[in-house]
Amino acid sequence: MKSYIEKAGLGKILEKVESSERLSVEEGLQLYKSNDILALGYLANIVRNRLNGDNTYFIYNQHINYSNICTNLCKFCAFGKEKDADKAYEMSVKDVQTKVRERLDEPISEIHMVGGIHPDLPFEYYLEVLRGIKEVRPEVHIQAFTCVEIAHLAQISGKSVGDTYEVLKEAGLGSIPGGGAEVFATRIRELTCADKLPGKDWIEIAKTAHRHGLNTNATMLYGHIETLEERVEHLAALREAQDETNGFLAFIPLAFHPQNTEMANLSRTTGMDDLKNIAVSRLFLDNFPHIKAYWVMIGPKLAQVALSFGADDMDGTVKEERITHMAGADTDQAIGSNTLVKLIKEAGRIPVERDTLYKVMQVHQ
Ligand code: V47
Repeated sequence: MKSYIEKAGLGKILEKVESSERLSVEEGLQLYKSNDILALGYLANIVRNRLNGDNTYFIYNQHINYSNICTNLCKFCAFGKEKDADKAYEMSVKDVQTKVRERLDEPISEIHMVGGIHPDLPFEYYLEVLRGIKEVRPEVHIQAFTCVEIAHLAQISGKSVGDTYEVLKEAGLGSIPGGGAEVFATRIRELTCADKLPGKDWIEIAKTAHRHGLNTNATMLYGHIETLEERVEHLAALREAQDETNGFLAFIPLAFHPQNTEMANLSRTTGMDDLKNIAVSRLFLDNFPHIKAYWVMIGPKLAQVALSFGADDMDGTVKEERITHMAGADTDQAIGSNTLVKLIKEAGRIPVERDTLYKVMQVHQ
């Protein structure tokens, strides 16, 4: 294999990967520029196996999107709507509780909840939603509110970001999902989401979460107008932040879905680019414990293949995914845990059901 990797021009990177040496920005770029997907997969698999062995994690989770009303209206998003738009909705605390109650017979350990940047819901609403979920399902872990929503909540509550986290924690918040990161580069934010929290602020809010004992995830929305340099810059910023606070659990590359968005002229990502983003992130983010292949966005079949290209996590059962489906995703809105177990086993890996913080719930031998 060594000579194969050398022929692909990646011999020096192989040496570094084998000796657990950090890759430079230039090497990150070189990986993105390579079209030798087998070489990239071989390299990423070394890191994946070193960090996680054959373990492949998944979670029994439920997604709830409390409202799609949003003042940001990003060009890549088909989910966010203006308040008086036809398809705008907002759930009451009771509506959210009903969603949770509907699935009490399933062994759900996490509720993943995000929404738009709502113009007038008061801070108390968010606290009530958290408390309301806990009332119906006291033991569930609530992973909610992206860093973008947290910035908004701090603003409407008149508190510092740190104090906002403390109040949210007391109401039941357990950790922060990785959304809203998009691509940190100012050029991309100006062209696609000018009203959104700037990239450097997203990172600051994630680091503040870590300092307040809350783990977070991180994402990158790829496959639209970003350059390879901007992708590496994004990964480098995350790696640097993780060096400081070590609070990120997983990185999830998000494949852009153009349908029903203002960028509908663009085409969907290819399988090669999906695998490449998994492999390069696994290689570059040497301090991130987990890389997720999010089956909702790349499909269960490619997510299964991604388990040999650096990914060690398939996210979870999900149920009722809306953000990607509004943008034309052709995957199901949920997947059975049996299907996840089968996909993982047939990839030659060990399915490990986890909780949000990666505590092992059950190993499916
Ligand atoms: O924040 C928006 C992105 C995110 C589109 O933390 C789009 O474990 C593709 O963050 N095409 C929501 N992506 C999803 C998300 C996520 C998913 C699964 C697990 C975790 C985690 C986080 O999706 C948004 C935005 O960055 N997004 N529109 C679109 N058209």
